[in-house]
Amino acid sequence: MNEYRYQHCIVRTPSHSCLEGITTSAFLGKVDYENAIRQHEAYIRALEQTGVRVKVLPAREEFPDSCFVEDVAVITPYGAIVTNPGAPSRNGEKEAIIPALKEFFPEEKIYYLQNPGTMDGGDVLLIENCYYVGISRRTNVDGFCQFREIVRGFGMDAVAVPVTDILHLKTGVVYVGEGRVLISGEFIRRPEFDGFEKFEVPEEEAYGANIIRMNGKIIVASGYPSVSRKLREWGYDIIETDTSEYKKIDGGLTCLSLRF
Ligand code: CIR
Repeated sequence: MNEYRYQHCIVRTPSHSCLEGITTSAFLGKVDYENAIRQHEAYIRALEQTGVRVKVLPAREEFPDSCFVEDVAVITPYGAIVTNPGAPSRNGEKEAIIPALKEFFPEEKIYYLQNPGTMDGGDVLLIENCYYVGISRRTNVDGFCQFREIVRGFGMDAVAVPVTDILHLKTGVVYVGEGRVLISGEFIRRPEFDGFEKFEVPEEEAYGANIIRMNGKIIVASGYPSVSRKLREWGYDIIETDTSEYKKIDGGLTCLSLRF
């Protein structure tokens, strides 16, 4: 089977207010804004190296976490699903993404999750034809059921996975391709991932589990040597980029873009 060919990414420039982004990692210190901007530019170049065009949306100061565009929409091969972000300070970000989605999708291919359902895109992991959806502090069962109904309409499916210890499902498990996952913490023993070849990312490198596979290349966060080593051993072509400023506000590689 031919690999899906990604053509576009959407990112949003981080706002100065990102220093006030929601975090459980305050011990890592405050975001250095200048460095965050430099890392964001390098991230865009890393995306471009996979052959996609990147649309850069302007910063939105009123939303400190709005650079994490992955959470506000899930882009499927059949249309875009606007989520209903579960953190009150982030919920308004969904309105801000709609104009950008309309540049790529006709009205009838844009779907909307509704209250009381909530979802963050960081909880949504596509493996082949099935979405694994974390039921987390941000994504509830109602949001999952609405999402499943939409994707079943596309001939796809969705299964729920409990997330208790970390922010989002994709913080701890990501599909590499070829039946392989990078997996850490609470997901290592989850039966939903039993059938996959797993690389159990060591606790101290858990942040590095969140990678992007796109157009035959893998983008990894720099500074997680066991992840890079394993991916090279598996034969993948790796691009490293530093997202240490985003780690301070719980953001990883995938959160910073929508890819389709
Ligand atoms: C938040 O707590 O919502 C942001 N500070 C981080 C969001 C990270 N998004 C993701 O993992 N998809």
